[in-house]
Amino acid sequence: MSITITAFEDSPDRGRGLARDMRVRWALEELGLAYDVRLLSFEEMKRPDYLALQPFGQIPSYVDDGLVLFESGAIVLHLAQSRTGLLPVDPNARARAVAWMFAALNTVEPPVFEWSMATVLEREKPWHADRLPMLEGRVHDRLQQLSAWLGESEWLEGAFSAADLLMVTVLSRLGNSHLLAEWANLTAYVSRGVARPAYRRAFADQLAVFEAASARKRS
Ligand code: GTB
Repeated sequence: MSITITAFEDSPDRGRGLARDMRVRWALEELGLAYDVRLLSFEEMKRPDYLALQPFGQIPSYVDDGLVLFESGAIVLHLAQSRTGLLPVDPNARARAVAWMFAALNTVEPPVFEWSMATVLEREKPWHADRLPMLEGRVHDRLQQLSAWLGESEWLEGAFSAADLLMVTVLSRLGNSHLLAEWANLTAYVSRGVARPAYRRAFADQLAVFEAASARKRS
């Protein structure tokens, strides 16, 4: 059995661990699973052979022993359900953790993503200054609610789980922004997540890919 995931050969995030292969790499590292990474150019991602794996021509995809999966959340959920260590064993506790996985991707990520895209891609638009407060307000409201839930807890639902893994990758996108800094418990939560050895290994691996691409361009 051999797992292969896909990732950018030259990530536009410049190795900051913001592309969505990061959460899959992290889950694989948490579970101690060996895996290969197939690196793709933007052009390769749109070819028919890759669209057969990932219908939208995006990274990541996941292949393991005849199973082909796409959507980073579905891949992390599959890994967490098929191995032990990333979801509680008790069915009710497991259902709660899965609810938080959906919350990370469905409720928290959309406003965070909108805000981050606006800050990167829309800075020069004449309406940027008018739109930004609205986007920041949406992120603020979600973080306020998340902060209230987390309180002084270490993780969202008891022990560290796939829900924390996804939520930390979503919040990481806020970087050092004032939006995250306002919430001391969320800042500490993200720091706890990214300090995990499995995260550090996954981060180093994706950074090495970016650095190799940069070196190739220089040579
Ligand atoms: N819902 C899908 C999933 O979770 O798997 C979304 C996958 C996705 O958006 N993949 C992006 C992609 O392949 C890369 S991660 N884009 C190429 C394309 O659509 O043609 C998103 C991303 C891109 C760039 C940065 N960045 O520069 O900081 C961060 C995150």
